[in-house]
Amino acid sequence: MHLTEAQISSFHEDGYLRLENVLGTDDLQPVIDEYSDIIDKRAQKLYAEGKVSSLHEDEPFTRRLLLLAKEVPEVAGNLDIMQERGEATFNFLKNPKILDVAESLCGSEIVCNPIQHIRAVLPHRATGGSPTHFHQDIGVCWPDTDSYFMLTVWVPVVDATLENGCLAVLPGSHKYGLRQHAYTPGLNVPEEERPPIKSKPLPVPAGGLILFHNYTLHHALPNESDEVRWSFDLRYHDAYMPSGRPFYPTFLMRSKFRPDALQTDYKTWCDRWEFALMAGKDAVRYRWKR
Ligand SMILES: O=C(O)CCC(=O)C(=O)O
Ligand SMILES: [Fe+2]
Repeated sequence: MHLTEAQISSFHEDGYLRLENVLGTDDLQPVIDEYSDIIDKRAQKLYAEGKVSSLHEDEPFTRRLLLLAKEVPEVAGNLDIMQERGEATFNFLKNPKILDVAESLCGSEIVCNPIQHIRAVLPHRATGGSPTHFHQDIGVCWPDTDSYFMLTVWVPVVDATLENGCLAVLPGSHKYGLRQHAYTPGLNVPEEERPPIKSKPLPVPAGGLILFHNYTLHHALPNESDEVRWSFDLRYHDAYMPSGRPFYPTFLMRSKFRPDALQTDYKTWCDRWEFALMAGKDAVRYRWKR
């Protein structure tokens, strides 16, 4: 779906837009199946090594990783898009429904940005970890992107609820410019740096999307449920713009003017990521002083 004029205005006014029923099971299930296999392989290995007491084979996608992680927390590590490099996940990055939405805000020359994640957010109580702090996505980019627009597409892979730690935004905060981020220990915009705007939680069922601007302040609620909150956060922008992480690869996913230059081949994507993760291992990511 392309956005309507009213939706585009609302996005520019509020710095975010919540959409429902954009994706269907056909879009999300291949990714769920791919990650279910990844978790199954990890479980089989840990079980064979005697490190977990059960395979938890009959548990649903929202539970199995949690039960394994209770015994071996590392099982939930290194699951990210560029680390696992699954083909269904790659296909998801160029999902035409997502690119249609992105086109409405980024124009016809759409690059998939390397700052992209799949997150398996475990219940807060299970890990003691803190939910994503207040930040702006511009705050995790190099300063060469400051004068450009980048779109974040946040995708719940399972329903994102108030209980399992949905995203929350400060509506209109994109109009306040770059805020100072600090390490606490994750990057955080401290309260005194935040504009006086009340944070708005954005529960959204699977199939929906939350779009937001690179200057919009946002954070996540704690996951107080007994399930894993699986979500993607993907970023798209115009092809002429720098990515904010020059040591990582970008991919032209849709182009009206240079269709010959599309970078939509799975094998090339894998190879470029594999190289970049090695070559960019020690690169400076953040502009903020520790
Ligand atoms: O999913 C989260 O917890 C954080 C997501 C986020 O910060 C983003 O999408 O930019
Ligand atoms: Fe973010």
